[in-house]
Amino acid sequence: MVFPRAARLAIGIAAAAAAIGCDDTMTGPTATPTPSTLTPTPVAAPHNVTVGQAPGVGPANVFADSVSGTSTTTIHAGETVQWIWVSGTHSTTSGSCPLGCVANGLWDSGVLSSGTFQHTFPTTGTFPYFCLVHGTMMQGTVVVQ
Ligand SMILES: [Cu+2]
Repeated sequence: MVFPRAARLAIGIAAAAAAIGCDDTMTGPTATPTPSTLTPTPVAAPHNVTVGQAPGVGPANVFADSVSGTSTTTIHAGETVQWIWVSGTHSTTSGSCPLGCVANGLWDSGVLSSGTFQHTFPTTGTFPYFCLVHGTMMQGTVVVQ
């Protein structure tokens, strides 16, 4: 269905008028502050990645994304990855391992044996990481779309 040009124009004017009217009430001298209208942005649950592995479940020195089941985590810009230590002693350290692993300074949990670490990814891109203890044996990737 296609709106006639005049109808689309009318809709546009109505929307613009509504926006202007809203501005008037917000900035007018009699307007009262209404902080309750500032709806907080819903906070999405972090994307979990298991660090290490429960005994008997599989290889011990792995990063395992809770969705993909692999070491690759795919998220959208602005979202957060949470690494959860399950066993062993590991780190999540941004960087790659072309010739030995080199940290690039975007994030580094330090070496831990329990607890969690979170990092938020504001921009798109592909972000490799590794474990400081296990190096090339234990790598992961965060793909931010
Ligand atoms: Cu490790």
